[in-house]
Amino acid sequence: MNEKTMLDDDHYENTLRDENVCSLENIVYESPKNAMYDTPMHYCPGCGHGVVHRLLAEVIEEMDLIGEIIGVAPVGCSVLAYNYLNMDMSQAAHGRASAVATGIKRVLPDKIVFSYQGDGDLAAIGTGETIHTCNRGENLLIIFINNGIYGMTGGQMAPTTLAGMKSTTSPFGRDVSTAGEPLKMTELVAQLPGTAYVTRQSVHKPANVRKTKKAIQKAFEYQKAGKGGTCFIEVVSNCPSNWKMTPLQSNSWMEENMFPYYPLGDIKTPNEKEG
Ligand SMILES: Cc1ncc(C[n+]2csc(CCOP(=O)(O)OP(=O)(O)O)c2C)c(N)n1
Ligand code: SF4
Ligand SMILES: [Mg+2]
Repeated sequence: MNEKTMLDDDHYENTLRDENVCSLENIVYESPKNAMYDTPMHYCPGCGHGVVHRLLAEVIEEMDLIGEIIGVAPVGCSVLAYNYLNMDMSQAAHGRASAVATGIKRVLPDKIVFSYQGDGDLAAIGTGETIHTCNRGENLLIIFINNGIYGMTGGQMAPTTLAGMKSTTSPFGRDVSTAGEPLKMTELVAQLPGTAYVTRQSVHKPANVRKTKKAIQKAFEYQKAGKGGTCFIEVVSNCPSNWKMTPLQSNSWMEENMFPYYPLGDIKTPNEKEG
């Protein structure tokens, strides 16, 4: 039975016509109007990057930070972040985003500064920059999109690739006897005295999207208040294209395989740091 025949015709005609449904008072969701350009995204269908961009834009708009904020884009699929986020953005060489963000924040301490980086960028090529930025306690936010793979370059193994997980450079699965165990960057930086707020979230379900948005909000509030250190938000994400799955399959796979190794939740808050 199709939807229309489940309703009587008058009801359908009078209430569910496009002009009734698509009217201003029925709007349930709008894209951020100012912090985001109205342009098609290049991300693959179902990719978490686009959701995190939107959340960033929503928070920045709601906190009235446009004009006060500077972002640093990485190398990787999100290299074009500045094509979507309508705010001051800089581009860093592979892995160097937190070092560039450090320079910006030190020269312009009144600005709110964030870097946005993938796992290949942050946890392989930029491991040194990431650890030292966090150890120095730079007052900025690092957003870390962990999809367990080098997405942009065709799905090579990253430090975060799970044990046994196949990639183009580990076609039989990651062998931990030669590649080591997957690197938990977030637990690692949480141990450093310079970090103030460290959390791991996801954006694969509405409740998780809301939690990630809250985490971004908190991190900007802490930075504004000078809560004494670097904020670090990992978002465990998916790469349907290189995982060779549909978006839905990739979300289930992520829940079953990524979350047990990369558990979601706060790892460190400013209160714990003070206490
Ligand atoms: C120094 C250096 N090494 C390697 C590359 C090639 N490269 C560009 S993007 C990328 C992978 C990025 O993966 P990740 O950071 O996980 O981002 P994703 O695409 O998965 O979001 C690599 C290896 C580069 N541009 N510069
Ligand atoms: S290749 Fe992967 S990380 Fe890159 S846009 Fe596509 S799904 Fe997202
Ligand atoms: Mg990646």
